[in-house]
Amino acid sequence: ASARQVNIAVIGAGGVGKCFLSQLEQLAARRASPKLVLTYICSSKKALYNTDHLAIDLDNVTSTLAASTAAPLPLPKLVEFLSSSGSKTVLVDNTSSEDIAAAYPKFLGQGISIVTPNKKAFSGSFKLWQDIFSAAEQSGAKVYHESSVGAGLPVISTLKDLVDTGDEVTKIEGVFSGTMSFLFNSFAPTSGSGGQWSAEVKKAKELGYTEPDPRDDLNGLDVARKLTILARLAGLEIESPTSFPVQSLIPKELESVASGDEFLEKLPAFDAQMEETKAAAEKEGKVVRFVGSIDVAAKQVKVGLEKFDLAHPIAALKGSDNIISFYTKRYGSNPLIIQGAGAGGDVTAMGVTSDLLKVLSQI
Ligand code: NHO
Repeated sequence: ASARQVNIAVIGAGGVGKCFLSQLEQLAARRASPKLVLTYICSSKKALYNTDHLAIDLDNVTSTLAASTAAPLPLPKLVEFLSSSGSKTVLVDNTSSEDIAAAYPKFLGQGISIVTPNKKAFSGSFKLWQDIFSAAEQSGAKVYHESSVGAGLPVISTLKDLVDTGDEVTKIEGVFSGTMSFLFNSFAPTSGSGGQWSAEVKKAKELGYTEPDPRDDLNGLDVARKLTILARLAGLEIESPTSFPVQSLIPKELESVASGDEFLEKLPAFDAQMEETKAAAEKEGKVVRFVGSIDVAAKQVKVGLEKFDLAHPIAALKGSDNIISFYTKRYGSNPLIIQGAGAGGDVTAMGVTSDLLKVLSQI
């Protein structure tokens, strides 16, 4: 009998997408069954695919894609193309596109499974959340998004396990942004004086920690999206990531500048504001950190700056690490804690690849 085949379609080949493709290449070489076949790949401008669904060579695929003259298929056409192949198909969405997120129910409804680090679908309207999971349930397609919170850290799978085994989650809190973690760990370290705020923001962007536009991290929205996802998994019907208090670190004057690059250019003029915040914490012998929390019983979610004693685990984080504490009935007053790198291409792609492995074992 011929080996079972699963087709893979990839949208987005940026920082995370490139790392995913190299992990996929290794995975495809290691695994005989199912045979993994790349049948579609695109960026926002270009695409590679064969109308007869023949395999695309994974070797050097990003350069082949860059040289392609074909445009991406419009989403309805892509659903048609993928569902007509006769093989099981997994769509990997490595973009931060809202349009693609909005089309997940269509893909899932046609039996196409989805793995993605894109937060937009799961932190959009509550209706989209419901449509996604009901489409998946009806068709039997699978949908996983581990990297939408904490990159490759097992945050979502842990929360699901707690809930599914009947534990009662009372509170979730921590540092949910790799960018914010990196910024405050280097701007306001527990020892030494720290760098200049705007220079650290630039560095975080260069290191691939930030969202494509760093303002999406600094305005707190990225953390708010992650908390929306976790709160929903914990059973709260959160309408949107703007339906609870979120503190923005973007100076008012820079809220409406046109591009992320222009924002970075103008940011140094506002360094004094952040210096003041840092000094105020120092006066109390503390450091300032950007945190989020979900109080499940009180149905309260909030995101913003808080001061911490130097000995607190949140103050002592390193690099771009995230720390997430789950307070539950079973774990009592000693929370279950997950800590480690929370941003960057390779660790984010790892979450996507491990989601793909889960899907492969279920379809
Ligand atoms: P890039 O590098 O901008 O790549 C996006 C790609 O998508 C590009 O190739 C672009 O051409 C393509 N694209 C965009 N729109 C498209 C469309 N409509 N059709 C086809 N292609 C399209 O972005 P990244 O960094 O690779 O991020 C990709 C996704 O991963 C985003 O949804 C992002 O939110 C998610 N993600 C990234 C990270 C990370 O570390 N870079 C993390 C999680 C999820 O845990 C990480 C995290 O939360 C980072 C956060 N900033 C933090 O905590 O600081």
